Amino acid sequence: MNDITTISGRLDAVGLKVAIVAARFNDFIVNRLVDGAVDYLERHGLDRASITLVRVPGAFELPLVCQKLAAGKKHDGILALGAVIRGATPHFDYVCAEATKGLAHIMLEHGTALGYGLLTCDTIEQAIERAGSKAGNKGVEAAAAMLETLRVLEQL
Ligand code: INI
Repeated sequence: MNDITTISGRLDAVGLKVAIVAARFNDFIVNRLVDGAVDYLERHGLDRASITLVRVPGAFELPLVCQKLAAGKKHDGILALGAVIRGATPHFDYVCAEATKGLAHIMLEHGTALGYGLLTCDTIEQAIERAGSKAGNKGVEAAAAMLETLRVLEQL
C-alpha cells in the first residue's frame, strides 16, 4: 500500500466550529446523544464555546434547520441528533424516511459534513441501548463520522 496516495481524516477537532441540531421529541434519549457527541468533540480538542446547539421540535424538522445552517457556512460540520421510536401507526416510517432523505440531500447540496445521529428504533429499549448503554452511543459515532469526513473534505 506504500505506493498508493491515501487520504484519511485526522480526528482532530481543534479550531473547528460545530453546530448540533437536536430534536426535543424523546429528549430523554436525545439528550444522551448530545452529551456523548459534546464529550467526544471536546476530548478531540474542540473548544466548548465553538459548539452551537439548536433545538428543534422533532426529527422531521432536522433537515430544514440543518439546511439553513449549511447554507450559512458558519460551521465546519453539522450534527443532526434525534430519536424516532415506532408507534402504532405508519407515522414512524414517514418521519424516518423524510428526515433521512432530507439530511442526505443537504450534505450533497452544500458539501457540508453532516453527522447522521438519528436513531430509528422499534422499541424504547432499542433506543436506550443506543444512547449510551449496551450498543454504544450513536451521538458519539455521528460526531466521529462528521469529524473524519470534514477532515477528508479539507484535503480534496
Ligand atoms: N419526532 C421524533 O423526533 N421522534 C418520534 O418518535 C416522533 N414520533 O414518533 O412521532 C416524532 N414525531 C414528530 C415529528 O418529528 C414532527 O416534529 C411533528 O410531526 C411536527 O412537524
